[in-house]
Amino acid sequence: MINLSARKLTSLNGKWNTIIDPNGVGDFHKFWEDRKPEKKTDFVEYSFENGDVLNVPSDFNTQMTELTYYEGIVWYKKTFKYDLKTNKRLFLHFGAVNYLTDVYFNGKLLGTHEGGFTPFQFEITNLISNSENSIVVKVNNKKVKEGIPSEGYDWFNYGGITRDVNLIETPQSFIEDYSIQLKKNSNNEVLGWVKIDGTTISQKIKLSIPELKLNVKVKTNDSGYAPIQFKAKFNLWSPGNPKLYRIEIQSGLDTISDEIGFRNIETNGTKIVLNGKPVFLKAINIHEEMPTRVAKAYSEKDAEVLLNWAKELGCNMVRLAHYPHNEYMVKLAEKKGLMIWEELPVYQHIEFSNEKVQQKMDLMLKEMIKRDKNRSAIIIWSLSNETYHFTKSRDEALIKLVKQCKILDSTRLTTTVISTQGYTNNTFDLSDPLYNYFDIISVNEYIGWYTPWQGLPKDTKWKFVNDTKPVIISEFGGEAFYGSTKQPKDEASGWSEEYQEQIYKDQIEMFDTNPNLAGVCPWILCDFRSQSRLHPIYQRGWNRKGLLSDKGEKKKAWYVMKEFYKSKN
Ligand code: GCB
Repeated sequence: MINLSARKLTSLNGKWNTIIDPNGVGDFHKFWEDRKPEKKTDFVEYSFENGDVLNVPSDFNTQMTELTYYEGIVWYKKTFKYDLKTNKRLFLHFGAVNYLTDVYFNGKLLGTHEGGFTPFQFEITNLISNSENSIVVKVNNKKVKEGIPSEGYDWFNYGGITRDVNLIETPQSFIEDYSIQLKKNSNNEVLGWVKIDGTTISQKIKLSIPELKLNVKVKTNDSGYAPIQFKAKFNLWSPGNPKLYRIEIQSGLDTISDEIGFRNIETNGTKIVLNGKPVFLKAINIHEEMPTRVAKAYSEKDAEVLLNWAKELGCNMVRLAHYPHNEYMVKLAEKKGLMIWEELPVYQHIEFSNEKVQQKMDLMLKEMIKRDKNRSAIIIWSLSNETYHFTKSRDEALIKLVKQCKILDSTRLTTTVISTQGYTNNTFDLSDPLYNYFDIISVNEYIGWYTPWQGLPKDTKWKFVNDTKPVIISEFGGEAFYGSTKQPKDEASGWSEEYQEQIYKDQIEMFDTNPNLAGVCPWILCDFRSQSRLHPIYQRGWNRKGLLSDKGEKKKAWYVMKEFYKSKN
């Protein structure tokens, strides 16, 4: 189901009872049965009562010191009462749980879900009882080789029930999903569909946009599906005009409303074109983390802070690195006039040759697009970041994935991010053949940090495998420890704000040398936690490439970037 905020919800957020299970004994004891000893000599070796209590939503690592670096199993339990009328249905919905989840309801396995950043749900209509009901969730955030992401990644592995949990009540037949967006290349024609789920799936549907005095009537077919097509004169969504319309969709028994924007995004040669006009993407990378709270971000309040910083920097786009963030981020960015780059966690060490991994990629793509396809702010689907190996299996898997992406959503642009381009004689060689299959060529490069400059930034040259597409520098930057000014500027491991500032100045000079450049995206908004950043003075578990420190303090490079974005108006 999509667009939860418009549905009849009962939040299950709050305190959950937990059992921390480092040895994985819960399956043996069947924790989901939640047995209680009946007599004194019943030795039940577990209990959810009197144990640790954790907040949901929230990562578990930052709630108890013992869990700081924990990667393993935690069992969660919540009980609730619910009076479900006979003509209604009930669903248990998780915004996201990281990483592998088994969900039990009243002692029975409802199902499992893999992947830490996309929503999932189970129907419990026929399982709910009038008395107390119990949900037991087994969460395992252990990194796995055949996972997405795989074993090695440069961000903190926050485990647990990290996003909202809700009960959703619906009528017997309800509007399960819909897609309402402008047709590719059109400024005034909507091409979409509505889907009904339930016993009466062939129903009359009315879609209205009150502000435009527009009503469209269709009927769903025997599969519950109805295409929708209509024309209207829209005030188009853009960063300068983040206009959203209230849309109402009505079926026989159900009504749902949404706030939807309309815009048209396409490429024209090396330009990215929004509503018919070329746009330069002034972006910033953001992780789903609140550095000031030193925890995973999960609320609208967190999103407000992060996105306000992006606005203050002068951005018109955010890259939600390196996985789909919570819906608050997406919806608020849309309201604030920030375009969005949304990404799958297909990151660095993925086992592309493994068929199961390919199936997971496919499923995550579907879950991401299902949730966010009506958000006009999203202009780019990024299907992978830094796929190291030029293997046939990588190419085949990602080509298949991008084709699937285009089938699911033909309206947005696609990209794959590469960081293994050549850089010799002060010349970038963007020759990865994978670029041929995507709309945008995205390059991560850390010249001045991981790789030294090989000439003057202003003399940089470029070679392309495909010079008919827009290029985005999707990451660049370097580390600086806030307040550190003492190191000499020419020292490679300077860690000083001046050193980082110089990297930004050089990069900005270099941008002009790329004739196809359509956008840039510094790495990254804030310093962020990473278990692989171990320098005892400057890092201590933090990647320091933020333009802001972990406390939100502005480093010198912030001002350089802000000035550059101002000049790009
Ligand atoms: C990259 C990755 C990003 C890392 C960054 C770094 O290329 O995409 O996830 O955090 O470099 O700091 O090395």
